[in-house]
Amino acid sequence: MPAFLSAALRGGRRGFWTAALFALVLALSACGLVALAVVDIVPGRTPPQQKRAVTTVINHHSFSPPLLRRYYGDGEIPHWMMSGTTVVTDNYVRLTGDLQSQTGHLWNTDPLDMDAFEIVFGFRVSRVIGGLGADGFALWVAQIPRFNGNIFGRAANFNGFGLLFDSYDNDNRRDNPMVSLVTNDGSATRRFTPATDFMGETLANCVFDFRNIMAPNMATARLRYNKGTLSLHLSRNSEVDEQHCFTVSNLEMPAGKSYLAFSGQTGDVSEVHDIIFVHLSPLDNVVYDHDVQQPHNGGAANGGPGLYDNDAMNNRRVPESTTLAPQQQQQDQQQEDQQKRDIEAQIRAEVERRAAELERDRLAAEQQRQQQQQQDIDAQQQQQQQQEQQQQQQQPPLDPAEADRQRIAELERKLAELKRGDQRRPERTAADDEYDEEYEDEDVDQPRRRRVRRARTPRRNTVEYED
Ligand SMILES: [Ca+2]
Ligand SMILES: [Ca+2]
Repeated sequence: MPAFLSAALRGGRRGFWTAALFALVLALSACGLVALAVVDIVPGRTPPQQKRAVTTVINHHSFSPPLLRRYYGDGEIPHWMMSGTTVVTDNYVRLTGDLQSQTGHLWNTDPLDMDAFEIVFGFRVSRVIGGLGADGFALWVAQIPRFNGNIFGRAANFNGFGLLFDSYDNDNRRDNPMVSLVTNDGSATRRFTPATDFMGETLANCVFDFRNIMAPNMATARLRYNKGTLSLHLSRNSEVDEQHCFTVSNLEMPAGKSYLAFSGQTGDVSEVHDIIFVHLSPLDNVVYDHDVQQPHNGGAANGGPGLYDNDAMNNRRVPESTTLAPQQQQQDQQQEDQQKRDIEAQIRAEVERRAAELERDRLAAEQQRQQQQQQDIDAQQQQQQQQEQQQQQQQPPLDPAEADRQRIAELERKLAELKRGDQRRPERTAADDEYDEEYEDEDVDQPRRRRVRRARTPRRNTVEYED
């Protein structure tokens, strides 16, 4: 027993409490040291992860430990920049330590101009003393970084999409840690609310406990993006047992240049946010249209203006037996691709030429048809005119006055005829219609006379007897 403890115990009641306090401090110190030792054991990368780092990843979008030994040992990673509380060690990039009100950023300086890729990254979120931590970190594929906002260190008016790893259950729904997808088109009116864990403001999410994973395992996320479709798989044991978190479609890449980035934040409650590696690879069976050298914006690390590492840009998955595609093979492939493009261009030109010819022929035929139609119409009209002219020549033109005279003469002639008819017809009188006739009467021996009226119609004459 230490001498001061013995003395304290000998000092009675006050001495007892003093000794207890010292013992407690000693115990806590020991626990803290143990905890620090535990938390600083960095999960190791698995053989597949190590192999991927040298075979398929695009170097200027990726990094792998040992960070300082592999690169320059000056606390920087080529193609990546850091700000805020971010620090780089040989084993990880630490966005925030386990301290209050930390904000750290890490972003890739080369634009991610691909529409199909896979990002796998390993990470660790934990506390020195264990237990709950806050607030979380995020991966971004978005336009030029605008930092220092409330979405784990990024402003809400981002243009692109982000994966939020939300540790702390602010709204007390017992659904954290949670992984969510958020998108924005740069709008300043969109709201993202940490106090409700962004409820109703995310495109997709899943509840997944990514915290406090013991070495040698680490948490990993596999984000696969292929021309609008994004899927996310998560694991707590270095990609061995991955769980599907979500798949979304119709998720466009942000217009313009977008960049891969990370940000992390702590508040009153804190935790460590470490990124252990980032592997960005092209997808198999996807044709990329950007396999050309692109101008570089320079930078001291690259010795001023130059070109991107095109071999890395064009890096593809290679057969198991080889580590890198031979230069000759790449050249042959390029020549073959060029020949294909030339042939395609020739075919396209031939098709266009033939289509133009056909169109020209069609237009000429149409024009000829219209001309023929017009000629037929003209001929018909001409023939009609000729007929009318002939008729006019056969019938001498009649003077209107002469025609009137002829009509009057004709009318007078008809009138005269009528008059002549009337003169020939004698005047009829009542006497003409009646006449006397004799008839035999059986009762009288002598003939008698009677008056007969002649019928106008030859039906039957009426007889009036007179006695
Ligand atoms: Ca939260
Ligand atoms: Ca919650």
